[in-house]
Amino acid sequence: MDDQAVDSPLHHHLKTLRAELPRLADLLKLEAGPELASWCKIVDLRLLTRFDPRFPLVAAICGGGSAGKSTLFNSLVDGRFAPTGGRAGMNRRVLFSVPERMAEQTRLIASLLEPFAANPEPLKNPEDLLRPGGPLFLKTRPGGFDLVLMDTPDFDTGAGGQYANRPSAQGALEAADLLIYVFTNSNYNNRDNTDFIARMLTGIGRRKCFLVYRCYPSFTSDEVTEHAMTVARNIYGADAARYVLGIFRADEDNQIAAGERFIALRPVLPPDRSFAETLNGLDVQRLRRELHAATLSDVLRDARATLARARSSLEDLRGYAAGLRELQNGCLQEALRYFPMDRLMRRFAKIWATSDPPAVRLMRRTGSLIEFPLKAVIGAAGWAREKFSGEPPPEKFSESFARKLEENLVSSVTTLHQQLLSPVVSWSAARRAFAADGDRKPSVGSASRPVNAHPVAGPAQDRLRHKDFHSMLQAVLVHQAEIGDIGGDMERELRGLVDHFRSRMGWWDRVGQTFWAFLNVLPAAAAVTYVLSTGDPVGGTAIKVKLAGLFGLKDLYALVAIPVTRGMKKADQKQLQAMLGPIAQTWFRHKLKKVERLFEQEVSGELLQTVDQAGAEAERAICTAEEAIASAAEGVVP
Ligand SMILES: Nc1nc2c(ncn2[C@@H]2O[C@H](COP(=O)(O)OP(=O)(O)O)[C@@H](O)[C@H]2O)c(=O)[nH]1
Ligand SMILES: [Mg+2]
Repeated sequence: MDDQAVDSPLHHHLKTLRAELPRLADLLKLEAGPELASWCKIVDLRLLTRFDPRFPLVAAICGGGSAGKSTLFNSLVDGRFAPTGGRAGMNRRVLFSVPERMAEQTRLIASLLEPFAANPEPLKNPEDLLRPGGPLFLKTRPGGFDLVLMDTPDFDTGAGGQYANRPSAQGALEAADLLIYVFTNSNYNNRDNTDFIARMLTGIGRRKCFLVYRCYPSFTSDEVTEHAMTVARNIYGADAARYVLGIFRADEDNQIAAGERFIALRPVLPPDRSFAETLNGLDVQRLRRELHAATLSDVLRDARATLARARSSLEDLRGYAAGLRELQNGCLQEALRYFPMDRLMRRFAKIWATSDPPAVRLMRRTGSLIEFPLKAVIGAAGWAREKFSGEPPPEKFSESFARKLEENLVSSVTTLHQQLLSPVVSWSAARRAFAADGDRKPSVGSASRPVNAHPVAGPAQDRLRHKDFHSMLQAVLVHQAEIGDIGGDMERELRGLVDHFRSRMGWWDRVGQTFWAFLNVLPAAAAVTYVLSTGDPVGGTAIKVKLAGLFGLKDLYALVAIPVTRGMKKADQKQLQAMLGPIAQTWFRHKLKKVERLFEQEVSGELLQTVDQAGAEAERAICTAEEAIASAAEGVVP
């Protein structure tokens, strides 16, 4: 090969594009199958391998069954290589002739063969052409035409409604720089044939043709021209004349059928130049350049279209990924809907008390510090029966919390699992299901619209579908006690919070006293609480604690239902909120993370990862392809 041509930037960009587009289609599972495969072949065959100026023209002889293609091939290469006659469709493979001068260049031959995914195999026995298989080649004699000639199987013969030879005929047509279309009086107006050729020829880089009419000797030149132009118009449309390199006639002759003579092509248009003269007179370089430019611009057009589809698919994928996150966050939120504020407060109060200076501890015991403003309110509400910290939590609360946690874990895992397997993921539907299930109020706030599962997720969904749901659920539930517990890590953080509060308020001032009062009263009062996504707390009977920023859940609040708030002063409410906020935050930060890890490990992780990874890779491939298209487009010479 011409190394300079192959090292050209255009060649490089095309190669990049050729690699990235199929990768993208595969990554995003674009339904681009046959078109993209054909695009790739065209890039390989008619661009990448044709950067060498020494590469000869490639002409494909094609036409309907028994039109005389093989006979013409033999005539042009001057030998009896291709079997002729017999039943239509009998030639199953492509046979091509290679001019002597390039026969030693196995790389050129190999590149010709690339679209057939076959190794170069010389023709040994004409019988081999009657069996399906890859193309075969032969060397032409010195002095023959300087072009690669292909004899193609009939594309119009079929078995059982299938055109058996079309794939191999298509390979040859895709590889061709020009076409020699052979037709007879009986099939010249057959739209089926010309439509197939038209699709092959005009899709990308419209190629020119020679028309060969096997007709009766009695036909006049005008008749021949008229029929030939009908064929040309059927293939190329209105401006067909631009694409016809020449019209030739091959008069019916029984000596040909008898194998006694070769076909003699007679010029019809232009009327006075033989086929050999016409062929040799072609400005190959110019034809190649024009074809190259046209092909390149079509190839880039199609690449842009594929890329646009990839972009929109990536957008869908992102939407799906966001939908999955929203769903999972929602399920996490539902799983942790109730939390043991009472226990949390009790622990916090204990830590607070143990960090009291000795003098304060003494005063507490004597009762002189218990002059808190809530006393009356709480007393009136009948809530302060319980003694101060140190009492075990009421059994019914911790029991009911454990039961609720389990229920919520089960319904969250179930819903998450169902939605992950669904062709449409919808947090709003899942949310309604949660609300309908049991005694719950629906979580408020807006949910995004349902999104379709992206095909990228298919295999991961299948694997999830085949996993045993019950064991997945059990794998989550074995951690239930841990989830409901205040672990060592959280304990440390609560200690940190105590220090923080102490540093912000002197424990001697009134704020400090109020704070202490809250600590003692709340564990008894703040029993089971709700978490809502947004919204108004239930009148004045609950303290609303903002939890925003946790796992992307915007406007998330913990509602701590405390009856005493009804009669509480504004300032005290504020104080209470300032204390409860960080404590509840600590709980949720730990628990959301823990349960999220658990859900991902047991249920959702693979799917989420697949989707994220495909998205990131597709993004990179799209960027690379975009750059390659832009750079290659600069190489499109008008
Ligand atoms: N009478 C006559 N028969 C021809 C002519 N050209 C080809 N044939 C015959 O038509 C039949 C089909 O030809 P073939 O080259 O095998 O057609 P293919 O299927 O298009 O390859 C064979 O029997 C040929 O001998 C011709 O000019 N005159
Ligand atoms: Mg044939």
